[in-house]
Amino acid sequence: MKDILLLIVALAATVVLGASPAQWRTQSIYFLLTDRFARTDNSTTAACNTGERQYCGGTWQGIINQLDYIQGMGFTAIWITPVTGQIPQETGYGEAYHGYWQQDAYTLNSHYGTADDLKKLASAVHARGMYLMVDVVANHMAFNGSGDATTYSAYNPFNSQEYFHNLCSITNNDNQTQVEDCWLADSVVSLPDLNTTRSDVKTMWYDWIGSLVSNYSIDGLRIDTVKNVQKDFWPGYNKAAGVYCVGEVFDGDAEFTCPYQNDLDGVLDYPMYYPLLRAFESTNGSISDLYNMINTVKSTCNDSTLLGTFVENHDNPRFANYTSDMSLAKNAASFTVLADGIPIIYAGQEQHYHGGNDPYNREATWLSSYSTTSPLYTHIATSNRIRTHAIGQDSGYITYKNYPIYQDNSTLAMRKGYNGTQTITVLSNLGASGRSYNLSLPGTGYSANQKLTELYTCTNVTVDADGSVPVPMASGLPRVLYPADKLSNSSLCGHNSTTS
Ligand SMILES: *[C@@H]1O[C@H](CO)[C@@H](O)[C@H](O)[C@H]1NC(C)=O
Ligand SMILES: *[C@@H]1O[C@H](CO)[C@@H](O)[C@H](O)[C@H]1NC(C)=O
Ligand SMILES: *[C@@H]1O[C@H](CO)[C@@H](O)[C@H](O)[C@H]1NC(C)=O
Ligand SMILES: *[C@@H]1O[C@H](CO)[C@@H](O)[C@H](O)[C@H]1NC(C)=O
Ligand SMILES: *[C@@H]1O[C@H](CO)[C@@H](O)[C@H](O)[C@H]1NC(C)=O
Ligand SMILES: *[C@@H]1O[C@H](CO)[C@@H](O)[C@H](O)[C@H]1NC(C)=O
Ligand SMILES: *[C@@H]1O[C@H](CO)[C@@H](O)[C@H](O)[C@H]1NC(C)=O
Ligand SMILES: *[C@@H]1O[C@H](CO)[C@@H](O)[C@H](O)[C@H]1NC(C)=O
Ligand SMILES: *[C@@H]1O[C@H](CO)[C@@H](O)[C@H](O)[C@H]1NC(C)=O
Ligand SMILES: *[C@@H]1O[C@H](CO)[C@@H](O)[C@H](O)[C@H]1NC(C)=O
Ligand SMILES: *[C@@H]1O[C@H](CO)[C@@H](O)[C@H](O)[C@H]1NC(C)=O
Ligand SMILES: CC(=O)N[C@H]1CO[C@H](CO)[C@@H](O)[C@@H]1O
Repeated sequence: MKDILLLIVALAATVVLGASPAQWRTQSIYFLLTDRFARTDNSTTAACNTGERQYCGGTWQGIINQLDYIQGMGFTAIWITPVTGQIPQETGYGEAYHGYWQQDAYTLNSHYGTADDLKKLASAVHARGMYLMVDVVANHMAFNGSGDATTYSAYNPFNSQEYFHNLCSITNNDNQTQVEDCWLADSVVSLPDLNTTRSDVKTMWYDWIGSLVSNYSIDGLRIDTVKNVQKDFWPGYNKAAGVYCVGEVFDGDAEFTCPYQNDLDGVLDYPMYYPLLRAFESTNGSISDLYNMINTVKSTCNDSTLLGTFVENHDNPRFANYTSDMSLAKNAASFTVLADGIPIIYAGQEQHYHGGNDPYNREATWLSSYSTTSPLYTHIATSNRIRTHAIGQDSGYITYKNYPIYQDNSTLAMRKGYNGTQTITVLSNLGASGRSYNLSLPGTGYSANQKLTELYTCTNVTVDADGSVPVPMASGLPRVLYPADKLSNSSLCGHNSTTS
């Protein structure tokens, strides 16, 4: 009997619970740097000077302690930075607090906790019906110093120079051979580039990713530096992982970035990132570039609803580094959540953090005291609730391709969802001092005399006789319209949710 029980426990432990692309499509992701999000002691005062590039003390147990904060904003998944063993020393660029300087793929970064802590995080996330996404690196390992001095024996696996490309630096980002075969970083910290065309390297990585996903019950992966590895490496990796994979192809050209979606389930939507940022970073940004990119991404990427949509991450200046205008920040957040793709909000965005380039954009979230009343926290929470409700009303919402229906110099309106339950999102870059007026919006698909509710202000409007919608614009704030009689159980505008 005891043996049978042990067998059952052992079998249960090996069951892969990972989630498919279709399951991920409806999720909303909160992205955090483990070192910077939350500490085991729940401190909200522990100093974290981003400029010093040192470990600040965030842990996996700390994340567990703050899951209410994340879930309270409507997120259904977290993406955490890489978990593996790192360069242990202080380097000329500080410590490996971010997790992207891997040396031992088979150990965990002890600064974040133990294997049990990581498993507890997966369990705690799953107990809430949420998903765990983990960041992984396959392009390179890391070395403290100049590449020609690399100590290959320090690596696990890949403990010999034969697994690597010869040392050379990428001098021309348009030369794809260089991008794939040469090394990233420089002589202070070098990133020895794996020869991912070797069949033994492929096998070692595919075996590794399968066991990582299974050992820690991971539901999805964010993959670093995808464009630095040849395309034919990725389908096997994605298959071995057995879960949704979203790749970082750090390039704004849809013609370059979208084709990677033929090799991986999804990519981060860098093509949308740049026009999204430009449209809202000032009150004179280009709305038409964003309007056009919505159509370009839809027609160029295989499936825009499986991309990762974002306006902030740890590799670019935060949105508020460009403008302190809260209305503009709300518009950028609304687009992120309500356009196509899986929304990704970067920890600290909800607190209007304004750090510039790496390392200044990696502020400790705890220093905000995890305020759940900050303007962007509540705005993002409402936006996630709108999306969740729209998906619940019609499962076709999530695969309906976001359709831009109107633009003028300061306004973009878009429609997502089939007739009857479409969300109409109206964005503005007039900024907080923008005038109040009714925008007469055609092309929404709603019919004359229908009553719609604007979901951020809970104001009702009636569709005009000619089918145009009078959208009450003010202070450059975003607006979302939805049928007033389809809000039961939405937890929006005074309606209660059945689930919480
Ligand atoms: C931290 O917060 C968690 C969750 O609220 C709580 O269970 C735990 O006891 C706290 N730990 C400390 C050291 O205060
Ligand atoms: C790592 O690099 C730093 C900066 O160059 C140097 O001071 C330190 O000695 C190196 N550590 C080791 C163990 O090589
Ligand atoms: C691209 O880089 C490779 C490797 O450095 C080099 O051999 C090749 O000539 C370059 N191609 C072009 C078109 O510059
Ligand atoms: C990389 O691997 C390929 C395939 O095994 C091999 O032909 C090539 O010579 C290797 N490159 C280096 C620099 O070792
Ligand atoms: C997963 O666990 C197995 C069994 O303990 C171990 O052999 C393997 O190395 C682990 N994989 C990773 C990536 O930690
Ligand atoms: C756009 O606005 C920003 C500040 O909002 C200003 O610095 C910039 O000069 C403006 N650009 C143009 C082309 O008007
Ligand atoms: C942008 O970031 C840099 C570096 O963190 C900082 O010095 C600057 O003050 C920031 N600007 C704004 C407007 O937040
Ligand atoms: C829209 O912007 C263009 C180009 O900046 C300008 O010529 C035009 O007058 C603007 N239209 C309105 C209605 O402001
Ligand atoms: C949806 O609404 C649009 C705009 O009113 C209309 O042209 C279209 O025929 C409708 N489609 C369906 C399937 O009812
Ligand atoms: C908006 O319309 C709904 C549905 O008809 C109604 O229940 C609600 O009270 C209205 N809200 C306001 C502010 O008039
Ligand atoms: C929502 O729940 C609150 C508290 O349980 C209750 O007072 C209120 O009447 C409910 N509202 C609706 C519209 O059901
Ligand atoms: C090559 C490839 O990945 N094609 C996929 C494109 O997207 C459709 C669904 O949107 C998939 O069925 C294809 O497999």
